[in-house]
Amino acid sequence: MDNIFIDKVDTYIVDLPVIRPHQLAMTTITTQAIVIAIIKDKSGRTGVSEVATIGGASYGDSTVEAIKANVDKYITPHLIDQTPIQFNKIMTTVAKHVRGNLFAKSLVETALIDLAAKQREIPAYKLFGGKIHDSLPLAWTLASGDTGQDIEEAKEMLHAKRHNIFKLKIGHGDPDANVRHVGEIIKAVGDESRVTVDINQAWDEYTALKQIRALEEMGVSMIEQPLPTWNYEGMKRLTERFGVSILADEAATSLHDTYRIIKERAGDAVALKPAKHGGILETKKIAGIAEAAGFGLYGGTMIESTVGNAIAASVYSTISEFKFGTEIFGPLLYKDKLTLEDIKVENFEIQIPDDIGFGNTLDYEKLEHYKRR
Ligand code: MUC
Ligand code: MG
Repeated sequence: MDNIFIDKVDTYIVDLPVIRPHQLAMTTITTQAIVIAIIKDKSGRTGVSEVATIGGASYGDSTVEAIKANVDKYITPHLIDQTPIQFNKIMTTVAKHVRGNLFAKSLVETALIDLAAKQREIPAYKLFGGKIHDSLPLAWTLASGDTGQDIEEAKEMLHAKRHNIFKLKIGHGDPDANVRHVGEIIKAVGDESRVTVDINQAWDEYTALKQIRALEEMGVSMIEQPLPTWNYEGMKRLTERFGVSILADEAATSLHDTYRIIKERAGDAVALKPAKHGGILETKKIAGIAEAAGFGLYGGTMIESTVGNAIAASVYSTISEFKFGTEIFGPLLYKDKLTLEDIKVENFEIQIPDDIGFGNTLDYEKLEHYKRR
């Protein structure tokens, strides 16, 4: 039994190229920076996890460099010689010694869960309630930066039965032009699909008031983070004024921040993402308070590669209802992968893996190739 204890924690920064530039309001992704953690027990078994970040420090305050440094120096000492199945207790100890650092905590907690599940030869979702869904609706983000190319892409996705929910990344450049872009895409594919937009905090309240009215008339079904994270009052006013759902993403990070959004009705839906909440246990708590308040849920992504995507799929499979579906399409945007397995999509839905742990077998040659030196 001694061999179940944790022996070693390794972290790697990895830069993975994407298939086309992915334009958000604050950055354009050409390579995505991720952190991989490998926790080894004394028998040599490994738990593997990932968190992804977008645009250095331009999207949020967790950068890959800070995540790696803080895991290595401040979190790893609390893991050595512990048993992974005690992940709840271990993460409570970590929380007492390390403030914030939600991405770093998520990275460590999910690697612990993967290892605990592998030690028991069970799928990880069995450790947090068991699976409710075998598959979940899967949105795709249209963000090439070109309206014509986005329409082509949407048509291909519909034809291949890959996606019929499209999230449009707007907020970059002129707001009137943003809204015209949405209108053209709805005209081209709106009859066969559902369209949402993500502004990634780029508008002020005055701009949002004007543009959301137009977006609502066009039939957009959800407006993601139109205002900066600090503007709770503005988000509340938009939620009261419009029928279309206003979703909090960057503003809904910790349990406490999300509680404030829910209490103040600064939105009527939240995007879940294990990385920004600090792991799976926190994600489940947030899903619980959102459900209690009648908030809609969205299965969000930080655009993880196959490792992190399977982790999100696993926890989302245990949550009863996603009013807006999920967007865990990350692996489909990457040119390559670090695992032997791949994402499976059938009939517009991601299939939840049933393999042991989170179902990821790390390809060490690929890790060696893409890791930052
Ligand atoms: C975000 O803000 O939601 C999710 C999908 C995508 O294209 O970007 C991410 C980040
Ligand atoms: Mg978002």
